[in-house]
Amino acid sequence: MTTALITGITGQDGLYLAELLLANGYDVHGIVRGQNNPKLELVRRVLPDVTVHTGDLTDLSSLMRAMRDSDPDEVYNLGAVSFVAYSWMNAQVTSDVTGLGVLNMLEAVRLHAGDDPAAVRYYQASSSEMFGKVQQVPQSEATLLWPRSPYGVAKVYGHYMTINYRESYGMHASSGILFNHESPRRGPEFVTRKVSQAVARIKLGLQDTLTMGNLDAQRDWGFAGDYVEAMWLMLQQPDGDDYVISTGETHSIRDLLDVAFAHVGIEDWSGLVEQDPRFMRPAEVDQLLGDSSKARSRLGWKPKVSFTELVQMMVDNDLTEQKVLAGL
Ligand code: NDP
Ligand code: GDR
Repeated sequence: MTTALITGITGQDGLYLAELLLANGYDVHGIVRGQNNPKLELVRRVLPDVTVHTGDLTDLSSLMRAMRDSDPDEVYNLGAVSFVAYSWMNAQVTSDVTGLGVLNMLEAVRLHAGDDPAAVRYYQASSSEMFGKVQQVPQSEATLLWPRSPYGVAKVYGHYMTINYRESYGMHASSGILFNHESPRRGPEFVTRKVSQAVARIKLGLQDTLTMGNLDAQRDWGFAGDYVEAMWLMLQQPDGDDYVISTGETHSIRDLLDVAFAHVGIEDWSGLVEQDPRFMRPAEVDQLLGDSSKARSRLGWKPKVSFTELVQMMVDNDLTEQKVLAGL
């Protein structure tokens, strides 16, 4: 039986990836941080067959202990401070977790693997946020990195450290440069879920308006369930490598609002959406559009869920969830 260890198992991608690996017959282990993490209950409910280890990406010895106790064949490093807007207000903790945390995880893997560094395969959750200031559209593995947030800078560090460990020690280390991916499990602070929740609440008469930031930014949005398959496929290749994972379509926040409101029968949302400088960022990533042709040809991967299907899935989920919460 193949054994996998996942950091960030309480997050959106961790839950989907653990489900995929369990379905593939894996023995799945996950690292959960903190002495009383409220999301531990979610993991135990959704993933009763996962073995949980206590650890934190800022604490090397806790990662080494988790490596020793799980003895994995594959490690997926998904843990991070992942909210870009938060990273300006907490740049140091973002750097410690999202940046230096990668070094800690790579070291824990390398030390555990001993004489055969490629024996444990490693996945690093890199991000399209690393492209930052638009240099080239679409963005591929060869595009210059110019991050625009402390989060993006920390991800660039983790990305290059992963490449460096592959080149220095011969580790089987892969970096997935994933563009935005969403689902009903997305945290409510991210724009798609913020919109799907608000649209559901407005439709149900529980909320009057929605306050947003920059409506002109464009993102290449896919479905998280499709994207975790790409992570797994990367670790099934003979060698580690870097891959862009994206749909190849870009949409603005306005497009997102169009599709979400239209799904509940509201064609003109102009009177329902306000803008507030509070939600604007000190530096914006204006346009993300990925070229995932390398992953499509080498991994045989392609996304299955379209942008419209994704937004409608999220609005439907929030209509159900909000009705239950409001006792309707
Ligand atoms: P989430 O924000 O949903 O999950 C982040 C996870 O990291 C949580 O499980 C969180 O645990 C954990 N974490 C936070 N701090 C620490 C720490 N100090 N030590 C250990 N674990 C920690 O993110 P996603 O699931 O959306 O994303 C997964 C990864 O992919 C992240 O690295 C993200 O940056 C990256 N990524 C995401 C993209 C997306 O569009 N979703 C696109 C590209 C990259 P807790 O529950 O305790 O807070
Ligand atoms: P992003 O995702 O920063 O791309 O990072 P987010 O959903 O937060 O923002 C996307 C775009 O929407 C604009 N926006 C708003 N965003 C939020 N959160 N709230 C608002 O009210 C709002 N109004 C407009 C933003 O300015 C931005 O342009 C996500 C995270 O998952 C990262 O961890 C990951 O690495 C990248 O995607 C790829």
